[in-house]
Amino acid sequence: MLNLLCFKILYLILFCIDFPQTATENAFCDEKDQYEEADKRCNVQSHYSRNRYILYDVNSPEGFNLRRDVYIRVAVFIKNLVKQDKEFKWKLVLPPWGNLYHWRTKQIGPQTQLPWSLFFDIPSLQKYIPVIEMHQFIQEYPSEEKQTQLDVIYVLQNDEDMFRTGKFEDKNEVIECTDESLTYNKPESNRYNRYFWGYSNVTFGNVKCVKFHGMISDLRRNLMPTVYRSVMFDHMEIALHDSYGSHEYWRARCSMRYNPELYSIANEYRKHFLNSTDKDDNTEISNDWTKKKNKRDALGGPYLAVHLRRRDFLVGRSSTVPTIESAASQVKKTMDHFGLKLLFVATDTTEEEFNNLKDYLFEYTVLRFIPSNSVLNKFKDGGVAIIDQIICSYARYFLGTYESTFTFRIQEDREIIGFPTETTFNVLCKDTKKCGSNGQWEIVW
Ligand code: GFB
Repeated sequence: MLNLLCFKILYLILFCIDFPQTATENAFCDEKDQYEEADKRCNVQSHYSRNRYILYDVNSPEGFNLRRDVYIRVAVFIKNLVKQDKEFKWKLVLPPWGNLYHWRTKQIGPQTQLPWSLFFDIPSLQKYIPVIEMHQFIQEYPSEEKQTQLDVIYVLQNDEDMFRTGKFEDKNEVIECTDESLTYNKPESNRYNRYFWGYSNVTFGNVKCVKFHGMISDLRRNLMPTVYRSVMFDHMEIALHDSYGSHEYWRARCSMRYNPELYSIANEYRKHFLNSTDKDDNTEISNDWTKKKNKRDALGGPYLAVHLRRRDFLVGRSSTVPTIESAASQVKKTMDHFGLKLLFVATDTTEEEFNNLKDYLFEYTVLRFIPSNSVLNKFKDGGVAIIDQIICSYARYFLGTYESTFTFRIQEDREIIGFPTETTFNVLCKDTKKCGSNGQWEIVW
C-alpha cells in the first residue's frame, strides 16, 4: 500500500512538475488522499504540460493583405517570447481564413474556416515560429464535453480620447466591457458568445476589455502563463509593430512563402503566356528562406505587371484612383519606355472595365489570370488573388495601386526576389499632374 502511494506521488510529481500550478492546484496535487482525482487531472495536463497558446483575430472588415501584416506583428512578438521565455512552449494558433468582404465568388460555396495551409507554406512559417492550425489546436488542447474553452480573451480597443486630442501615449488598461465593446453578442454570465471563425464549440472562460495603445510587445504582460494556458486577443490590428521594416520584420515576412501549388500554377502561367521562367529571368531563390541571399540583380519576365485596384477603392479612395483611360495611358508610357509588349493585369475589376482597358491598349497583348474551375474550387478567391500577386512579383516592371496593401505585399515579394527598387516602387497616379508615392520599403538583410 505504501509502495503504491509512493508510486502515485512520484507519478504526480513527474507529470505535474512542468505545469505551473496556482496555489490551489499545488495544494490539490499535494493532497495524498485525493491522489486519484489529481492523477486524472495530471494525466490531462501532461498532454499540454508547458504548452501555452496564443490566438488572435482581426477586425472583421479588414482585407486579406492587412491581415498578413498583422500576422507579421504577432510573429515577431512570438519570436521574441520564444527567445526570452524558456519556461513555456509558446505556440501561435493560426486564425482560420473566412468570410472576407472581398471574397465574392458565389458558385464555390462558403469560403469559411480555411486553413493557412491552403495559402501558405506551413513548414516555412514554422522555420520562424511555432505555429499550428486551428483544427490542430482543437485536437491537442484539452476539451470538456467537446467544448474547447480558452482561458481568457482580451478585446483590444482604441482609446478614443487619444484620437480626439491627438495626444498618444502607451496604454494597456483593463476596463469594464460595455455592450458596445462586445458588439458581436451580448455577454451572458461573463461568456463571450461570439463564434470566432464559426466554431461554436470554442468558448471563453474570461473576457477582458482592454484600452490599448502601443507596440505589440507590451501585450506580454497580459499573457500571465502561470494562470492562463490559452490567451486570445481580439482586434489584434490595434497593436502596433515593434519595429516596422526592421531585419526581424523581414525575416517574418520572408517566412510567409505561399503554398507550393500556388507557385506551380503561377509559374506555369508565366511560362506559357508570359515567356517567363526563373532561369531566364534571373529570379531563382532558395526554397529555404533562411538561406536567402542579398541580391538586386533580378531581371524579371518580359512583361509589365500592373495591379489595378477598383471596386471599393473607387469609392473610398476616389481621390487617388485613376480612370481606366488614365491608367491605360500611364501603362502605355511605361511599356514603351521599357520596350515591352506584354501586359499582365491583376485586378478586382469587372469584365467590362477590363475590356475597356484592353481597347485603350490595343497595340499590346493584355492578359489576366483566369482560374480553371478546379483551381477556383480548391484555392478560392484568396488563392486566385495570391496567384495574381505571384505573377506580378516576377514582372520586369511593376506598377501598383497607391496605398493598397495588396500592392504592398507584391512589392515586398519583389524585394525578397531581389529586383532593383526602381522596377518595384511605382504606382498609378490619379492623373498626370498629381501623384502620390507609397514610399520605398526596402528589404533589410
Ligand atoms: O487585400 P486587401 O486588404 O487589399 O483587400 P487593399 C483587397 C481584396 O480584394 C484582396 C481582392 O484580398 C482580393 O481578395 N483583390 C484586390 C484582388 N485586387 C485584386 C487583384 O488584383 N486580383 C485578385 N484576384 N483579387 C483594403 C481593404 O484593400 O482597402 C480594406 O482590405 C478597405 O478593407 C481598404 O476596403 C479601402 O489594401 O487593396
